[in-house]
Amino acid sequence: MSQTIRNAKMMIRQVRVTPIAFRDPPLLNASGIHEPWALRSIIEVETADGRIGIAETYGDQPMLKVLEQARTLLADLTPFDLTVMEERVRKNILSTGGGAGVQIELAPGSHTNKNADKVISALEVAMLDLQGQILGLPVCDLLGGAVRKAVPYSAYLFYKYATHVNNPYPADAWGEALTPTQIVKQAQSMIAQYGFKSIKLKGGVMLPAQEIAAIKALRQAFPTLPLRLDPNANWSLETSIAAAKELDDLLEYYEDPTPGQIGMAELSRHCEAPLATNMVVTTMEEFKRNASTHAVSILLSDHHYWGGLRATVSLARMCEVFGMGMSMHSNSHLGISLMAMTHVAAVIPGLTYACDTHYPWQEEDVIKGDRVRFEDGAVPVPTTPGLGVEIDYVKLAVLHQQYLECGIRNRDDLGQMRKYDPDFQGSSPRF
Ligand code: GKR
Ligand code: MG
Repeated sequence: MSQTIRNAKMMIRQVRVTPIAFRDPPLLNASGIHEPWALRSIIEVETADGRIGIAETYGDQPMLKVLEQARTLLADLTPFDLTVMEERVRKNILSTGGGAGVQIELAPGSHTNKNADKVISALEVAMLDLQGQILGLPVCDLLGGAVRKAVPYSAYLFYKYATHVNNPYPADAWGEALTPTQIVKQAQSMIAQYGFKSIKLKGGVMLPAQEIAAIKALRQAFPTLPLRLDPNANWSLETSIAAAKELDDLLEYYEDPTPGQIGMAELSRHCEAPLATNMVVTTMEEFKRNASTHAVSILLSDHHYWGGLRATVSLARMCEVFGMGMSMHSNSHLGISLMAMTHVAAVIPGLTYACDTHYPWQEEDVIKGDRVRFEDGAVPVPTTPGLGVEIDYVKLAVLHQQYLECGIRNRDDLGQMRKYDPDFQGSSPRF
């Protein structure tokens, strides 16, 4: 006779949310520049027998507010009650309003209209981690099983300054990158350390001609590696169409050069490189619209705001049905997010592009032992129970203390840029 494994010991007794801040280099983007501290939050879901499931998500003030509201919603549930958790979050967590001012599109995770999806994602990852620990299975097995042994990531290059304004701490080891030669040097160094086999350049920073020159220099230095350019909608339609003529043969995909789905749809009629986005398709409504506008053909998914790992698997099915490709978007993050991304990417057959990750830009982490290891540009899919990483509580305490002391409560790349250049215009498209 079969015996259920559900029992009182696995009832969820507590949810903890710890905001953290970690050092982040002066990376330039369409909105401005990264602040010296990036914010995240670490979620712990604890069962009656003391097991702890973990997740990592956004750490800005509005997100902390809704996470706080969600903390009591898991009362009388076990880690296996994902559907009820989801229903409770959708009923109790308001997804209203818009985004965070000028960065509304550049950082889709800051949209408050995605509150419920973001909270569900954080709780789901921690609950799946617990399920895996209880069953002795890695999270990817709970999602249907891995189709690959390692998940490839791309070398994510940024224009950057050597130091932050006012030097809040010693400069990072990457140095300045403002010219095509320096960008190639950054790529060489990142590829030497991590073994990446494709390259993404964050654009929308320099004049388009300079960014095209950087792509050409990368092509020359890495004749066979796929290249991507992401100006984060900072190019007008006209600029994007003109640039496409030079970039068509160089790019694996052309990511969000120009604002809005209508603009991207028009651009798609003038370029050959496929268009990809993490800006104009970030909700199911936008997905639906894209099916008729045919604006983009590659969706950059992100479990943190698409409603979790299972929702990302469903999204992948939708992409397949609509003949779209899928890749993965990232924001500044640590090892827990990287492992969640790796588990979900491992089970999606159609996720054939290398995923984005900011991980090489981070020096600190909250996980036990060494930072996550890359082999030949890929993260080996864990075979140990759950997510395959645990919290180091000494490191967590240090990063929480940094949060308390750093004074940053919401990401503000524009405000930070104005400390370097008070006249900096954040309006988009700038070029
Ligand atoms: O970290 O500056 C950054 C990126 O620009 C990030 O905010 C974007 O959301 O990486 C992202 C992207 O692909 O657009
Ligand atoms: Mg992007």
